[in-house]
Amino acid sequence: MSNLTFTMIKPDAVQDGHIGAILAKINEAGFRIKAMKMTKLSAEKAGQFYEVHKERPFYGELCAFMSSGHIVAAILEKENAVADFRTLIGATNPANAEEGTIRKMFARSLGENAIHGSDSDQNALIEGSFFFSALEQF
Ligand code: DAT
Ligand code: MG
Repeated sequence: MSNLTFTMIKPDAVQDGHIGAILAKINEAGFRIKAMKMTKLSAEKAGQFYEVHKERPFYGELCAFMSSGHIVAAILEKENAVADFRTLIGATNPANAEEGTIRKMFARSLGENAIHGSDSDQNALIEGSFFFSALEQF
């Protein structure tokens, strides 16, 4: 099993000034930052990243939102990284997220939900390499 996951702090949380608080929660939960950068996705790049959702009714809205502002992308390392990070961020809809989770604390809404976390080891590797070359991973 891989010990890596991939995350993005989404445009809502960057605009709302939550980068520092979210990184603190990630550190406190025991994740090591293996790669990190602030960047901005074009609509086309957002569309590629979320290609698996292309048939879903919210795909257009999702790609417009994810390309609307800066994001912070990172590869994180920890034992059981994918599952533990999903627990840390909470449910997709912040209204259903547990108290103390990143989405409960910082998300605006279902569509603008503060943070991404990979859903499998395989997708963590695919998503990490979408943003970072081997030379940018430490
Ligand atoms: P998650 O980000 O929890 O893995 P997902 O992969 O099902 O959730 O969806 C990707 C993103 O798309 C999600 O973080 C927010 C947005 N989204 C999901 N369902 C939505 C919906 N019903 N309406 C609007 N946006 C939605
Ligand atoms: Mg997902």
